[in-house]
Amino acid sequence: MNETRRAVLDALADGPVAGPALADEFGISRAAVWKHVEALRDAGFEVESASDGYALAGLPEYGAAAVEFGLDAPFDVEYHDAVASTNDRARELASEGASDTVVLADRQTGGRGRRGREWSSPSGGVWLSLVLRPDVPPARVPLVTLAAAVAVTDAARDAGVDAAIKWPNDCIVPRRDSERGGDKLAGVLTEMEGEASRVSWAVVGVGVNADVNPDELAGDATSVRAEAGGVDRRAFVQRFLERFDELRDDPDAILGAWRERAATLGQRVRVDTADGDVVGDAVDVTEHGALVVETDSGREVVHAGDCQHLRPVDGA
Ligand code: BT5
Repeated sequence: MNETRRAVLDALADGPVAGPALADEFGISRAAVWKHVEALRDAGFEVESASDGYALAGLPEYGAAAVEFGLDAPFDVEYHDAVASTNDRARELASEGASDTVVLADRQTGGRGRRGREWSSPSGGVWLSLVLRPDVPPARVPLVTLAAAVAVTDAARDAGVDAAIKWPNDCIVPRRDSERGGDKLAGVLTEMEGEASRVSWAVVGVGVNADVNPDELAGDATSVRAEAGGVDRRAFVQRFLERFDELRDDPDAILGAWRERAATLGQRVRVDTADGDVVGDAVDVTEHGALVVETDSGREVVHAGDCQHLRPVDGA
């Protein structure tokens, strides 16, 4: 949304405000004011016009304008009803020079997980990708992914879900009887381009089963709707973006926040890695996002893999 339209919208939210007063305030014609009002209505904002002027009476439920309105974080949003993968679109935008942009979709037709796996993305989920240009070497990018996992967990908790992080970057609802540690609520897929010393861009894709039925999803999945009854996707995305923005401004806090929310630490785990299974007690995570596992033959630092929670370490 352009700056004047955003400013008009803010004025309407504080309204009622008369058309001529808006025209004066922004140094535009009355016809231009009217055009902005009509465009806002087209975007789903309910604008009442009464004798004392225009006033905002309702917000669109979801979409770019809905998420940008009242958002306390510096992101532009691009919305699609349907897209193959928000990560693919975000990569395109990144290569064109975009930064701090969010690609958001109601539905993905080719959603991707890690290692080329499919990610079910029916209508009603929160499927989004952040285009970022962090001024760091590639080795620091995992911290950005950890921050996304923390932010999505906090947004889920605010929405009333008993969410926790499962290494590497899943958000789950822990269940004692589940082999995988619990049912998956959200996943993160980070992709980047850069040189050894500096990242050119990073795309952080986040998929959250928000207002969807878990029966429509692959794997042991759950959703915000199933756990908490309902979800306001606009509020969810705003909370996620604001929390993520807070964390990237305070990188020293990320690892501690991740540990505090981690269901994996303190579990006996089996991690399926490219070099075989690693079985032991999960004791920590490093700033590179690696899991530290205490095995019978010593400490191992596992950088990538799929993790199963076998049981709590103390057997409790
Ligand atoms: C992930 O992969 O968890 C990363 C998922 C990232 C998805 C987002 S959506 C926005 C952005 N655009 C994209 O195209 N992707 C990102 P992974 O850990 O590999 O988990 C994939 C596995 O989870 C699959 O093999 C299924 O078993 C299971 N799965 C698929 N869809 C699911 C869903 N919606 N909820 C829970 N589990 C799912």
